Amino acid sequence: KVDTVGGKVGDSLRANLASVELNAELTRLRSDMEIGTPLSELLWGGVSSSELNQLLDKLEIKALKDRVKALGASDAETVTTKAVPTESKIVTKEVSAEDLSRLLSGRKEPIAISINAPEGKILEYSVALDETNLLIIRDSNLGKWWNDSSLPKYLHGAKEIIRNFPISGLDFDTELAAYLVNPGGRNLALDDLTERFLGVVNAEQEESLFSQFDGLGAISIMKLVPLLRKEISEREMSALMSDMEIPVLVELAEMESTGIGVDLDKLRELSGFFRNEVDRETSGAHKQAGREFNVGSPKQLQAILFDELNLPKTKKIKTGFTTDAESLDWLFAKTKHPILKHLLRIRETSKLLTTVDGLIDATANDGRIHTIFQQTVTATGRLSSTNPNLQNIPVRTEEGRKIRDCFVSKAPYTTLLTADYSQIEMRIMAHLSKDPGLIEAFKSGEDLHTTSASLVFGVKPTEVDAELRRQIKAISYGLAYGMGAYGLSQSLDIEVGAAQKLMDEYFKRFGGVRDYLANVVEVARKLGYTETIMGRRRYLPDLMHDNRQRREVAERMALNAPIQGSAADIIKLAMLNVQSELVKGGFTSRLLLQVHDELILEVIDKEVDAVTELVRREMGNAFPLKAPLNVGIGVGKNWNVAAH
Ligand code: DCT
Ligand code: MG
Repeated sequence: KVDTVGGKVGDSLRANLASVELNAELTRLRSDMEIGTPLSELLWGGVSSSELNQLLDKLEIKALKDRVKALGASDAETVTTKAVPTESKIVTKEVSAEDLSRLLSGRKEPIAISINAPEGKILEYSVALDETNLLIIRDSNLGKWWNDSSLPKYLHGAKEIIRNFPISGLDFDTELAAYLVNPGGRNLALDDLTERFLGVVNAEQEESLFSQFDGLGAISIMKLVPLLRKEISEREMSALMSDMEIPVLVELAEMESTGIGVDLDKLRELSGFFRNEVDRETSGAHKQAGREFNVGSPKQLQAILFDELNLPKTKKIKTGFTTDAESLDWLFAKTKHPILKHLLRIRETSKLLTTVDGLIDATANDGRIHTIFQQTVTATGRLSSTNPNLQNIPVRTEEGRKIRDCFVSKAPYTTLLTADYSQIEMRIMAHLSKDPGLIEAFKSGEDLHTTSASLVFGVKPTEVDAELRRQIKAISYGLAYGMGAYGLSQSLDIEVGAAQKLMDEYFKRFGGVRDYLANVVEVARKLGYTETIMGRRRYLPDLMHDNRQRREVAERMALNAPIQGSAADIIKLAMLNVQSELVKGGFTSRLLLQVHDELILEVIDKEVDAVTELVRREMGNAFPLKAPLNVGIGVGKNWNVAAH
């Protein structure tokens, strides 16, 4: 047969006949194998949704879950491994708000509540009395029971509700609990927890305007609480949950609801100023380029800088050469080309403009900004805030600080008070490492960075200038963040060898720090988690990862988590203590914000001295560190003036 194939192809075929036959044999699908398992056992038997969901959660595969959901809906029931009371066992009753109030009056056993309140307006809600009895209330009013502190309440994501409807007796929050159990994880939505812990897929629980509110969330919460309580207690975080995180949640809700006053006219004026700057600098850049172009487009910028103006090339990136602020800075230092000055100024001012416009948008009708604190987001335990993000309000430049001028006290309040911890991370480092030199440096009352610099660089304290102080800060914090000699050389802009020498010198002075840092990673590897001074845990399974890069990232997290997390613990404790003392003393002044290591209060004139004293005391005594906490306090009409 092979002879019938002609031409070059035929020649080549005949020359390689052996490999052609071998390939044919290799690629043949054999149907005569002994497989040892009857075919009937290989039949598709449906999905074990609880096991699969646990696996997908563990692998952090979220997208597949929804697709599997659709697949498994019909088959799942037959093979679900966990015995879960199905929906049919739930007894649902619709009652009026009045009936509910009557029913709950005098009750001491906990209830779980799920509220349908898009945009802060209650449409309907449900109350689970236990794991099977569900009441649905189609009313926008809650009842007296909501403020009955002797009726324990379970919610999921309570802060969002109670910022509008202040509560008493909040006993447990399933979202907060799931976060504490694993602060590095995601998927804290009630549906996710329901799947993960109960193995139930609540088919279509998306609450759109069109779907009926079925209230089943309350049943899920009721069932989740004992499971999450157990997880938390096994991790020895019960006190952290009930004495810190829950009260913090309640306090944050109140602060969100209070908000901070802004001077809207001033903000608009600033916005106009920055817009002007951007416009002027943009025409300046166009003039230098000899034509108009979009200054915000990296692609067009590359064309102008590197093709048309023939400036030296910056670092190569996937899409050409980088035009980030740092490289424009470098390029300007090198070439002094005036277009770069315009471009850098545009970068600076358009960022400020965006911030200011964001603040204007976020200002509510009451002339205040009600930021949303995020309590369940960071892996370390620190708070953050959104809409607007107040950690982004610049503080380093004169123009940036003008934005802080717009945050003001409003009548009857006369004053903003800001109080922040100084060098809290290094104090925690001293406490955790018990390094005698570092503790002594704090106790001596001298400036820590000056003292360390004089020790490490071998100069007199009086010879430590701003530059040396900056360098020692980079070393101290760099080490706490797991930076090696290479990282340090980058941040100080010196040779790696010189950086290594500095590190050696540092560790010679502060050997306790070196031992602590080495130990913390090893302990974390053994236990699987790190711990803060209040027992807040961060689980780091990657410490055992085969991939070196993954492992090293986890190691840096292990170094940093106890320090950042303890700082979070301390500022939360301080916030709670300040608040309870304000209440106890019958003060009118109130807490507004917690940003980084800073608390911001709104104070009435005649309370300024007493509140200053109160805040200094409560923040200073929040936790007995071996290197005592240091609090800086300032007061003034606005956030900028109150800075210190
Ligand atoms: N920080 C850092 N790396 C640096 C400098 C600072 O990670 N090189 C972090 C940790 C502390 C925080 O920022 C606040 O910075 P500073 O106020 O500059 O630090 P400080 O220790 O409070 O020093 P100072 O006494 O100058 O305020
Ligand atoms: Mg500081």
